Parts: sequence; structure tokens; C-alpha cells
Amino acid sequence: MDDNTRHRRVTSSHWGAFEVETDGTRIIATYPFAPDPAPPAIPAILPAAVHHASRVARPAIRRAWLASRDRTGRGDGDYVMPPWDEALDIAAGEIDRIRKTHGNGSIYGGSYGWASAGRFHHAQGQVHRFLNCIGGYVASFGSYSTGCAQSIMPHVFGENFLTLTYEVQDSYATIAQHTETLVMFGGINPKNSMVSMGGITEHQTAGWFDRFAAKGMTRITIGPQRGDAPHGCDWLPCRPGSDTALMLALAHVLETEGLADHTFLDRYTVGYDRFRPYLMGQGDGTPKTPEWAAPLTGVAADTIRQLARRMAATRTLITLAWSLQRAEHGEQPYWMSAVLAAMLGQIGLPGGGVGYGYGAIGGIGKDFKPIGGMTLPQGTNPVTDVIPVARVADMLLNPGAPYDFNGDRRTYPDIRLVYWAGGNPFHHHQDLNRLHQAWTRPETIIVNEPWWTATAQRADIVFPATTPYEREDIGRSPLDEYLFHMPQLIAPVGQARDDYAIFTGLAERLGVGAAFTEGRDAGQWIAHLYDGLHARGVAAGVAVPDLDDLRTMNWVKLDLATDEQPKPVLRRFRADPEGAPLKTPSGRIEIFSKTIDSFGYDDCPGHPVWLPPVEWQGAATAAAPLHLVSPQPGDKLHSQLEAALADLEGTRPETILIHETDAAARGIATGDLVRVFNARGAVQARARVSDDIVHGVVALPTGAWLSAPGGNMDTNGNPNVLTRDVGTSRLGQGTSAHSALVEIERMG
Ligand SMILES: Nc1nc2c(c(=O)[nH]1)N[C@H]1C(S)=C(S)[C@@H](COP(=O)(O)OP(=O)(O)OC[C@H]3O[C@@H](n4cnc5c(=O)[nH]c(N)nc54)[C@H](O)[C@@H]3O)O[C@H]1N2
Ligand SMILES: Nc1nc2c(c(=O)[nH]1)N[C@H]1C(S)=C(S)[C@@H](COP(=O)(O)OP(=O)(O)OC[C@H]3O[C@@H](n4cnc5c(=O)[nH]c(N)nc54)[C@H](O)[C@@H]3O)O[C@H]1N2
Ligand SMILES: [Mo]
Repeated sequence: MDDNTRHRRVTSSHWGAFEVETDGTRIIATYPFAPDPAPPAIPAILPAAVHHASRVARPAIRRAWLASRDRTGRGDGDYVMPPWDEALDIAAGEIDRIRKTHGNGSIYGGSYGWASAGRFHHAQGQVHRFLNCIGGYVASFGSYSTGCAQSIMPHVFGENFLTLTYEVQDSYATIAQHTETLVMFGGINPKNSMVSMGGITEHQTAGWFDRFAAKGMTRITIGPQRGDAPHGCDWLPCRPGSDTALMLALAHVLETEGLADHTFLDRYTVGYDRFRPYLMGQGDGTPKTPEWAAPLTGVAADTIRQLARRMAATRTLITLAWSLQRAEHGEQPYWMSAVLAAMLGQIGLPGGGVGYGYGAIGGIGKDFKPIGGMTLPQGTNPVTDVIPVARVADMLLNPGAPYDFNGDRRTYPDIRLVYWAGGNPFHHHQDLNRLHQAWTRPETIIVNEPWWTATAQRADIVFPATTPYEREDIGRSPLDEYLFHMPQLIAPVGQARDDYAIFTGLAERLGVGAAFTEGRDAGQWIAHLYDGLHARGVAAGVAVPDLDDLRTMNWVKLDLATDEQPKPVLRRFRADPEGAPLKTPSGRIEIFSKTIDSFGYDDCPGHPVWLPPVEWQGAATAAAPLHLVSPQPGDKLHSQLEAALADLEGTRPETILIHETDAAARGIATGDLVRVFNARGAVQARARVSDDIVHGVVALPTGAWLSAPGGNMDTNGNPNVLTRDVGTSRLGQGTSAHSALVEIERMG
């Protein structure tokens, strides 16, 4: 590594595999991985990002915290840089003080975030194992991605939501063969499926759509943006947050035109009799007709009628982007889509029914023989308190306050210490000015991070972490055929250490070094975990090379092809609903759920209903007339590699898409600098005027690093300054990121 010659090796990442060229000390270039038919553009920024001035070079401790345990000045930027040993001593001493004074239930270690793709050096696994070794921590349930679906969907289909998406719903191959009409709520975007937890190597989504088109499949994307589905799909513009109203109207047409499959409903579902009166307006006097839905959704009544007839007449697959449930009342479109699909009677038929998250991440829609991944065992957590992941600011602001979650009445713990490794809450959480307030509550905040992100800048102790290119690891996604040895490509930048080394240093000081390491160094752990993967592969009849061979080969494509009938759960259920029931209380698809009904939640009653969000087009005000959606960024993963991207000309502030009518009314042209604001805050953005977005809606991607401390305008354009921090409902308590109203004005 230090011979000044150039080396090229393949490595893996959440956005796929790529080749990295080094000159002995630095990363100098990246190249596409040849087997990938649609390689991502993301790696190009890597040389600039890995060696960027914003890397955390040394351990850093906030001066005011060190002097007086100050909690209010987080973000002041005034740090001292002690040597590693001293910084570890101080952090270990503080962790010990807090756990002894307030108990481990006062340590928040949910530490949500994507971190990096290597499986041993995965920051969440590392921090959770460490915290378990020292007596436990308050954990988090679910993800920002699908927290709401993870709560609601088991009530409906009886499956864990991730099992439903990965192992139950149809593959792209089945869809290509059987589906005639593909109705995509929120689209299926190849840009998003570029990314997957642990990485997908062959990016095939765009290729599948070419096949769908060649076959003559009708492909309709429904939502606020034309660009959510590949070119050539039909776009049915629809207001964000209104999908449930549209689905109800489609259901109304099916019911009233004799197109609903009552044989299916009788045999495979429960509760249609409870739902039908609501649909027909017998209880509330409002039949959910296309005429009722038209003004709510912006979709013409006739269009709704024609779509319903087409869906009933052809093999139809309804798909939902995950974005629909990252919104207030996100439970409703998810549940209602299952009801609509049940009324069509095609659930369990190949290429029919409903599916969730195609395109949201790569790997959904693949057929594969599961041999699992590779994860560091996390031990057991003696603390049982768990919060819904997106309720972190509520927790910090309201210790001791009661809250509801999926049938439980719980109490927020009193958090004194926050440890975050591998996530960037000041990028990903909603209403960042509120989080900024919440962040003044804990006594101590510790962060491991490679870069000075907005979160690192708000920590009392910052430990510099290596990036995946500075350490050896194994790259492996359970949804992918490829297996990677990720070689150490360069020496750690600055004084960065691996998360494993950081936690080993803390564990030793806290008297649990042996429990944490089990006597293994990083290389020995990798070999140990790899042995497990190897054994599972062999047991499944899959040839997996020895670790030494994989080191030489760098990567291998495993043969995960399977002869077994793929994705059999719903097929079996359809063939024999009594013999192969679903795992719901009734054994059937639950259109009415007695369990949910028993919770007594007005924001999520016993069957799906239309509940307008507090902030959406239907509630637009003069002060905040535009609905803001904040999709995933196309040019990167969340806020990762942002520092170097932001240096590129024209990238910051982030670009906001605005409809031409809305732009004209405000004198805004493409390229103009605009101020986007509401009562929660303000950000700068660069306008792009377009007719690819619904009138009254603007789209500002996530991912910009928050520039300013609480209250000031963010000059980079992070949409979470503007989003609303409320749970989806008392049932799901997911993020409501996509439900926000804003105003825009041209800047000077
Ligand atoms: N408005 C709005 N907000 C959203 C969303 C939305 O749709 N709209 N989407 C939400 C969703 S679905 C998600 S998943 C979240 C994503 O939010 P996050 O997962 O928090 O975003 P990342 O930028 O991936 O954060 C990962 C951090 O880990 C750091 N890191 C990388 N490798 C390592 C390592 O080896 N060790 C350590 N210690 N750190 C490392 C990176 O530098 C980065 O700062 O955002 C959510 N926020
Ligand atoms: N390149 C890239 N890909 C990524 C990521 C990334 O950071 N970068 N992040 C990954 C992660 S962690 C996740 S969870 C997934 C998320 O995957 P998704 O949730 O599917 O993605 P989003 O980009 O949030 O939203 C997709 C589209 O939904 C539309 N939309 C918003 N609200 C509504 C609504 O109410 N109704 C309808 N019909 N449409 C709506 C918006 O126009 C938006 O462009 O993406 C993953 N893929
Ligand atoms: Mo996500």
C-alpha cells in the first residue's frame, strides 16, 4: 500500500460495487464494476470525499462541555483535540458516571442510520453490541424508511413487513411474465433502487421496465411527479397525501359496477361487511364516489372510473412506494391498497395483487435462494425500553410523558446520554429546529463519524471513524448474488479509527473488554463471521469460497438460483386458505381488524378510512400554500459524501422542483435562488420550473447538510428544516416527512 504504485481493487457499498484506484496513499479515481448493467454515478465523488477537509481528523471534545458540562451551546464549533487515550478516558468516565447515577435506561443508543456497507464494521452493530456489554440502552423500533408499514402491515397480512416485501410479493420476473396493468402509487424509480442495504450489484430495474414496455404492459404512475417512474410510463398526476381517497373511489366503482370479486372477499378476507357501509357512505352520509375523490386528489372522476374498470379487466399489480407511508396517516393508503387488491380478487395470482417498495431499494423483486448475510452478534439488551425510531425528539423533550404505540401505552424515558454512530439525525429527522431544542436536554452526546456532519458538529465528544476504504471488510447483502472482499485500500485518514477499535477502547476502560472483543481482533472477527456465512452457504448447496480465496478473487458471484417455487406464501394461501392460513388472528387478509379496532384510535380505526393530513393541499393556507415532498437524492445516499458534492459548482443550495403556474405567480424562473419557508424555519434552494410536478406541489430532495444552528436560514437546502415532526398515527408512529406545507419566494 505504500509503494507509490497504482492499484485497482473492487469494493462494495450501499450503492453497489465499483473499482477504486489508489496510488499507495490516496484514492485517486473510481471506475464502474463491469458486471453491473447500470452502474451508479455516485462513486465518482469518492476521491474528493474521502480526503476532504471536512474529515474529522482527531478526537474532539467540546470546550464548554469539558469546562462546565454546558448543554446549550451544541453547534458552537469550539473543540479541544486531546490525544486518543485521553479522549477515550473522558468518554468512558462519562458513560460510567451516567450509567451509575441514572441507570442504563438513561442512555439512548438507537443510533439510527445507514452507516456503511461492510458487514463487520457496520456502525449500528458495533454500537449496540458495545452498549449491551455495558448494561444496555434504550433502543428504537423500525426505520425511517418503513416504520409505519412495519406497524400496520402485520395486522393486515400477518407478515413482518420486510418479509412481505422480500419474500412474499412477486418478483420482477413474475411481473414481466404475467402482469398486464401495473399501477404504481408513487412510482418505481431506478434512481432509488440504485441503493440497497449492503448493496445490490447488478442494477436491473431500468432493464425490467424495458421488458415491461416491450411486452406492451400498461404502466401507470400515480403521484405528484412524472419522474417517479421510468420514461414511457403514463403519469396520472395526483396530490400527495390523497392516495387513500383515490383508492376508495376505485373501490367504490368496483363495488357499484359489479366488478368486486365477492367470492374472493368471502373466502380470503374478513371484515368487508364492516368496511362496505363506510365505502357506500351509509354511516357518514358520504359515498366514496369518484366525484367525491376528484377534488381531493385532483384526478377527474371519469379517469378514476376508467382506471377501475381496466384494473378489474386485466391482471393488475398495484404497487406502493414507501414514501406513501412516510406521511401523516401513512397507515391508510397501505391498508387500503390491500383492500382494493382483495376486491380485485387477484392476490396470490402471479403478477396480480399488491406489492410494496418495488424500486424503493434494489433487491426487492428478486428471486433468490436465501443464505442470509453476515452480522456481528449484538448480545442481549437488559434494558427493554424501545421507542418508535422517529419519536426521538418527542422522547428528549418529554421525559416521563405517556404516548401510544400500536396498542401499547408507554412512557418516554429520561435520557441523559446519547451515543450515535453511523447516522445523521440532523439530516434525517423532521423539524430540525425542534430537534435542535431537544438536543439541549441530554447531559452528554457522543458521536463516531468520519465527517464533520451537522450531527458531529452538535456532539460533545466526536470520535473520528474510518471509512470503508480504510479497513478490511466483507460486502454482502442477503438480497444479492455477489460476495465481496473489501480490501483496506488506504491507511486511515488523519487519526481515524475503526468503530470496532473505538468501542474496544471504551469497553476496556469500562471493564468489559473481553466481553466485547471475545479475544478477537478485527481480522479474526471477519474470519469468524465469514465461517458462519460459509457454513450456511454449504448447507444450502451454494459454493462459497474460503476467505483466503475470496481475498485473492476480490469478489464472486454466487449461484443462488433456486428450483423451488419462488415466493409461495400467497400462492399456497390462495390454493388452500384453511390449510395454509395467513398469520393474522383470522388467518385471512384483515379488511377489518378487531385488534386495531380494540385500540380505540381515532387516527387509525378498525378499517381503512380517508383521514386528511393536517398539512396537505386540501389544507393550504395563504402563509403556506404549497405541499412539500422531500424524496431521496439521486446523486448520492442520503447525506453521505455530501461535503465533496457540495463543493461542485451549482450543487448547493439543493434544487427545488416547482410547477410553472406556481413559479409564474411568484416571478420565479429556473436557476433563481429562492427562500422556502414556513412557521418552522427557512431554507435556500435553487428553483427548477417544470410541468413534471403537480400544480401546488414542490419537491426538494433530502441530503443537504444543515448549514446553520437552530433558527437561522439553512443555506444548503435541507428540507427537514421545514417538515413536521409528528407520528403517522398512534398506531404506527412513523415519520410524517412527506406531509408539510411551505411558501416560496424569489431571493433578491
Ligand atoms: N424529509 C425527509 N427526511 C427523511 C426521509 C424523507 O424521505 N424525507 N427519508 C428518511 C429515511 S427513509 C432515511 S433511511 C433517513 C436516512 O438518514 P441517515 O441514515 O441518518 O443518513 P446517512 O446520511 O446515510 O447517515 C449515515 C451517516 O453515517 C456515517 N458513516 C458512514 N460510514 C460510517 C462508519 O463506518 N462509521 C461511522 N461511525 N459512521 C459512518 C456517514 O458519514 C453519515 O453521516 O433519512 C430519513 N429522512
Ligand atoms: N439514490 C438514492 N436512492 C435511495 C436513497 C438515497 O438516499 N439515494 N435512499 C434509500 C432509502 S433509505 C429509502 S427508505 C428508499 C425510499 O424509497 P421511496 O420511499 O420509494 O422514495 P422517495 O424518494 O421518498 O419517494 C418516491 C416518490 O414518492 C412521491 N410521493 C411523495 N409523497 C407521495 C404521496 O403522498 N403519494 C404518492 N403517490 N407519491 C408520493 C414523490 O414524488 C417521490 O419522488 O430510497 C432508497 N433509495
Ligand atoms: Mo430509508
